[in-house]
Order: sequence, then C-alpha cells, then structure tokens
Amino acid sequence: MSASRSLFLSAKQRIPGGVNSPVRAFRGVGGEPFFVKSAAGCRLTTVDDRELIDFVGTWGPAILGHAAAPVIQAVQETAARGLSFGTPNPLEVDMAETICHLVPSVQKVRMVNSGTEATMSCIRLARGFTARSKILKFEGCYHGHVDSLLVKAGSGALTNGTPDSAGVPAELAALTITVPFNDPAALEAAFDANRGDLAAVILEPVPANAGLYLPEPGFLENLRALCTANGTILIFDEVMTGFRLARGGAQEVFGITPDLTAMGKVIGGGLPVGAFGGRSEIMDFLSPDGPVYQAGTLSGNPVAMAAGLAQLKEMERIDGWARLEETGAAFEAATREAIDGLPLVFHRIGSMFCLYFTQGPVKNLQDAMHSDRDRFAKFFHACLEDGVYFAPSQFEAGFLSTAHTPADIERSAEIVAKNLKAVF
Ligand code: HOZ
Repeated sequence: MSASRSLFLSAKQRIPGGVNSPVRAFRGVGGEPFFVKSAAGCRLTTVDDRELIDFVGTWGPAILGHAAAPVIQAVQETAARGLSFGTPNPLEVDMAETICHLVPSVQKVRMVNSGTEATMSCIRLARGFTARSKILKFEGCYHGHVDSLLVKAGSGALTNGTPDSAGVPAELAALTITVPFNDPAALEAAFDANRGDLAAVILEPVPANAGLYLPEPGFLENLRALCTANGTILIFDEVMTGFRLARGGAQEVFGITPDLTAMGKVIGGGLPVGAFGGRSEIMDFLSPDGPVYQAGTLSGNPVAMAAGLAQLKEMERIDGWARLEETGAAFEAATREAIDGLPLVFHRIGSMFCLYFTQGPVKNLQDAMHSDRDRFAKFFHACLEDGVYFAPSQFEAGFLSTAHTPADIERSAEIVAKNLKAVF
C-alpha cells in the first residue's frame, strides 16, 4: 500500500473526510489525495517520493514558489525572537504601511488570520457602518466559510454539491441576495428591489472559485456606480487576486476603487494570514475606536508578518509581477496550441488560469456548470500520473509562480497536450 493511501485511511478515522479542507479530498475528481512531505520552488514531493510540478501553489499564497529562501530566512530569524507576543509589535506597522502603499483604496487595515475572517469582518463592519442588514453576493463567488456568504457559494461548497450549506439559519441566508455575475440587468433589479436595505455588495472582482471568469467591460464600473448611488459599501474580496494580479490586485488592473477590501494568501507568505481594510471613516467604526467588535489572539502575529513582508519585498526586488505575466503568456500560448479545435475554453489573467471542459463562452456560474466534469477528472488524473498537479476540481483556478521556469512550462504543456488527446 502506498504511504499516501495508508495516511489517508488513518486520516479518515480521525479527521472528517480525512482532510482539513474539503476540496483536498479529491471528491471533484474521484480517487484519493496524495500527501506531501516537502515542497520547493514549483515542485511538491509526496510521501511516496513522487515529484510533481505544482499549479496549485497552496491555493495561491506561494507566488514565489514553495520555500522561497527570503521567506524561510525571515521566518527563522523572527521565530527565534519569539512566536507570539499578544502585544503590538513593529512588524504589524510595517505590514499595515506596506499594504496601504500597495493598495491605495486601503487607508487603514486590520490583520486577521484567514480570508474567511477578513470577509466575515468586512460584512459586519459594513452592516455596522450603514445600519442596514442585507448584503448582495454573486452566484458562484466563494468568500470563505462565513454563514452569510455560504449562499450559492463556489469552491468546495459547489464541488461537493452543497452551494447552500446546512447549518446556516434560513433567517440569516434570507439576508443574502444573490445575482448572476456579469448580469447588469439582474444587478440593477436587485438594487431596485432592496432600495435602502443593502449594506454591502461583496464580490471576487475576478471570480476564481467556479473556475475563473472575467468581469465583462463596464460590469465593475456599473456596480461601483450603483453602490455609490445607494450608499452601499462595495467590498472586493481580493484574497486570491490581491498582490497577485498586480501589486495592487484586481482593483489596480480594472481601475475600480472599492470601499473595503478583504485580503489574504500572498500577504501571509504561506502562513495563516488575512487582512481587511479600506476607507478610514469606515475602518474607524471598528473597536476600540468604534462600535463594531472584531479581535484575534494571533492577529498580526510577528512570524506571519515577517513571512508576508519578505514575500512582498522579494516580489518587488525581482519585479515578480512582470515575470509572472511573461510566464502566464508562455503558458497560455502553449495551452492554446494544445486545445486548438477542441471544445474547451481557456481563461487566464496574469498568473491565474482555468481550462473549462465546455465549448463556452463562460461568463458566470451557469456557463461554468456546463463543463464536462467527468472528462476533466480523466484529464486531471492523467496529468497527475505524468507528474503535473492541477487543482483537483473543474471549479478551482490554477496558479503560476515565479519559480515556474520556461522548461517547467514547456514540459507541462507537452503533458497537457498529450492528455487532452487521450481524453478526447
Ligand atoms: N478555499 C480553497 C479553494 N478555493 C481551498 C483551500 C484548501 O483546501 O486548502
């Protein structure tokens, strides 16, 4: 029996589903997950000593690849001085200043421990600031496992067939209005039907939890205008896109200024970190200055701050975003050649991508659901067999890092081409 199989059997005895986060269980593709013992650059090494080229990058944080030297060094040096103080520490100030500098819409920021905490806090803050209860989200967008946001959610909730989670009171879910992405008429109708009641609209500006699709021209601008006209807080969930699509995330790419932004992943350098920030007048509603409570024992943890800061500094030093665009363009060119003539849709923006097993176009969740998930699963397993690891779900995005070399891209593209031929 393989070491992964044996660990998974043990895990299932003591961990629900054998995993600490559902998508990892491979339910979206069948079979069993592999266990990893180490990772370096763009490669994972499994407990069975298989080496895989990784296009998941720990679901986004590993923008420099795994175990990047400057990040590891910062973690080691900081850890040696103590793991957590429970008092303010200098690295929190450095991180806050760095975030506000990179993301100009963020005038003040508070650190938390995950993207879920960040979106949850944004929602509470928006409700407290506006004294309204309802929020609007888009079908297929996933904002972590927050009660109010697990309504028509993407990612694992979608893959496992439960986009509306059990355990969320109907009374609470009723306060969450959902509309399809890229549908301005439905959006305007929802604003009309809930005039004066919408505390916030939250969205992934580039939805990346039902695969990956892009906002159509004008969609974000229209949304910004509707929020402003209605006194509704616009929350960008940039947990995946932040510090990845550009220094300032998707809001920089599309030139839209949200009121609040939820952040995470890249700014933690691989450690558990989230953050939320925005306009000062809204952020000042937070305790201890304001009436909206929010707290966390490990928030602003020095080791996590050091890891994130080291990652961001290294990205600046090597002009990482430009490099990622080059790598992304090379990967896209090779993939487009491989899919030529096949009923597939390839989307990419910067270092994020998705290959949909459908003819397309894919502009929203409904379109994404037309994908042939059985064929995707066969393709996924064939690539894995050949040493290339894509996300184990048609509804997750792929991630590139600065550690993917031209040779890695070329090799992976060959494997993609070979396995597409095999499954069609
Ligand atoms: N929320 C992640 C997918 N968008 C999955 C995280 C994980 O399983 O580690």
